[in-house]
Parts: sequence; C-alpha cells; structure tokens
Amino acid sequence: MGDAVRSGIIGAGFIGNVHAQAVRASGGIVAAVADATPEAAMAAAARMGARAAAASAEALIESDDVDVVHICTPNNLHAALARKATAAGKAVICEKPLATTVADAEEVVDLAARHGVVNGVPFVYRYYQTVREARMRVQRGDVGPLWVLHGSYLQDWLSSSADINWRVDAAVGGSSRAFGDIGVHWCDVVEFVSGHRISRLVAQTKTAIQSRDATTRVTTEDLATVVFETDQGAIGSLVVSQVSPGRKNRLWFSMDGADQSIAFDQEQPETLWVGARSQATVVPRGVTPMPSASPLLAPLPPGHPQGYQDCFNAFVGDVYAAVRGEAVDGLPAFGDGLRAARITQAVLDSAEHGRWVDVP
Ligand code: SOE
Repeated sequence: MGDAVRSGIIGAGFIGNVHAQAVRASGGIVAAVADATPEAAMAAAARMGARAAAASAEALIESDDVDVVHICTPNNLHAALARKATAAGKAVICEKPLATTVADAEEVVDLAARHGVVNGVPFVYRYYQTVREARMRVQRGDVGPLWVLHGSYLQDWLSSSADINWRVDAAVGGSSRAFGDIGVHWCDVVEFVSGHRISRLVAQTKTAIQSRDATTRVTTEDLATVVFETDQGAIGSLVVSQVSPGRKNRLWFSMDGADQSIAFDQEQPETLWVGARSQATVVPRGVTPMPSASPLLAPLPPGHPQGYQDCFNAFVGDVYAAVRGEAVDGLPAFGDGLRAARITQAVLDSAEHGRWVDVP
C-alpha cells in the first residue's frame, strides 16, 4: 500500500457520494467507482472525480489499486459483496444493514475475523463530539445510574404515497425498513453512549402508506414503537418514523439517571442538554475538556458547526487509522452491524407475535 489509502466505492447514489467526500477529507484517494452498469460507473467516476470506473463490483474488489472497499449499494447486495471483499483480504466499509438476515450478518463477521481485515459500518452519529461528550459524562458518573433511555428517530422523506425508493421494497431493502434504516442508528448511538445493551423488547410496527404506486402493496413498516429493558436494569422507549411531516432527520435521545438527565438532538448537534434538579444547562460543543478525544471529532473550533458529513469524515478517518495499524476508540464495526441485525429481527418477531422478545 502506498502512502495515501486508495478507496473503491461500489454504489454512487446519495450515500456513495458522502463516502467519496469522506475519503478525500481523510487524505484518501477515490481510486475506483462501480455502479449498476459500466456506463453508470463511468458517469459516476467523472462526477465524483474518481481515478477509474470499474466494469463491475467484482472487478473493483479484485483491483490491485483498491485498499478499502466501500459498499454503498442497495441493502440486498451488502452481505454478498462484504463476503467477497473480505475474502479478497481488503479492508471493508459496509453500509448498514450489514446484511438483511442475522445468519448472513454472522457469516460476514466470522469471515472478517478469519481474514483479519479492518472493517467498519457507518453508525456515524457516534462521531458527533457532543455524543462523545455525553458518553464521557455518563462514564464519569455525572448522570448517576441510568433509569430510563428514551427518544425517537423521525424523518418525512417517505411521508407521501408519491415517495418511491428501493428501501420500500422488502426484496431490495430487507423486511424491516424504518427500523432497519434509522431505528438501528438510534439503538447504536444509545448503547454506545449509555454502555447499556437492550436485552428485551416489545415492538409494534405499522405500514401507514400501504400502496406507493398503482401496483405495489408495501410490506415494510413506516413506523415502529419499541419498549425495552437493558442488561443493567434501565427501561426505555423509542419511536421510529419515516412518515412524520416536517421531521427531516430528527434523531433525539435522553438518558435520565439518578443525578442528571442528558439529551442530544441530531438536528442541533452543537449542544447537549444537561439537566439537574437545581438547574438545566445547554452545554456548547467544545467547552468541556475531553483529554483523550481524537482531533478527528472536532476539525474546527467551537462556533464552526460540526455536521453529518463531518461525522462521516471522522469515521472514515478512523477506518484509515485502523488500516495503518493505529489504535482507535469507538469505531463501529461489523460486530455492531450484527448487533443491529439481531435487534431488528427481535423487533420484527415481537411485532409479528405481539410479545416480549429477548435480544441475543
Ligand atoms: C435515509 O433514511 C438515511 O440516509 C439513512 O439511510 C441513513 O443511515 C441516515 O443516516 C440518514 O437517513
């Protein structure tokens, strides 16, 4: 491998472009792009400033010019491509879901361990500096023993029957949509910050918009509500929706403990809300000393807001650091993708049978 890490991106939609920007921001090279057809790959390579267009995903994976494979395709292709890239000995960043079934996710995790490849799944909300600060405050004991973890993740981009996207189709996006697409982000960031694991849950799902074109009957859920318990005795609740008008990307959580409550809002990520009986404070990013924090988390000083793309940049920067053999803290990896697949399956099982389900 030369000095700069060479990334190959499979899938050139919205999220493929986010990955390409993160590659550049992390000092990497977009060495190749693959898309649904060679023609689409050529157009994407020109648009994204990639060095080459690959004839196929397989050709990109096999290319000697690619060190890190980024899988940014529709969900039903993730596991097979992750298996191929891992078997080829490449470092792999695979979009969530790592796989659309638990069994496939387990297989990919095993394969990555056997081949010893660096891997990542972009649960990027971990990379807000304020999220790391919330985690530090919880770990330091400021909040006290946690009693209740609650919140929501709401979007509106699928709130009209005219909104069509491959994610709606279970054959392409997987059997869970709203929970599998965004609910898993909430669970990941809440488990990351709290140190708790969701151990049991009961869920309801609802398909609010049952037909999105003249012929399609939608089977994936627009909404999910989840009530849960954690391994450390806290209780919690979560509302997930992709049909909440006016809510763009509203991931919000609160962790309420014996001494404080602490809350984060993804659409206002420059502050944390910290409440106690005597006072509530809005704490700006960057004012609390965080001695061991990676500089990647806050490339710019307070007052110069950190955003979604910055989180992605920091995540890819961490993957590159791991590829160079450096230690990184809190990199979301294939194991976290498997965890998300298990929680998603528990939500689907609970909603289908109307009962509490243990999360393995
Ligand atoms: C679309 O729902 C989407 O882009 C998700 O797929 C991402 O994971 C989330 O971060 C933002 O919304």
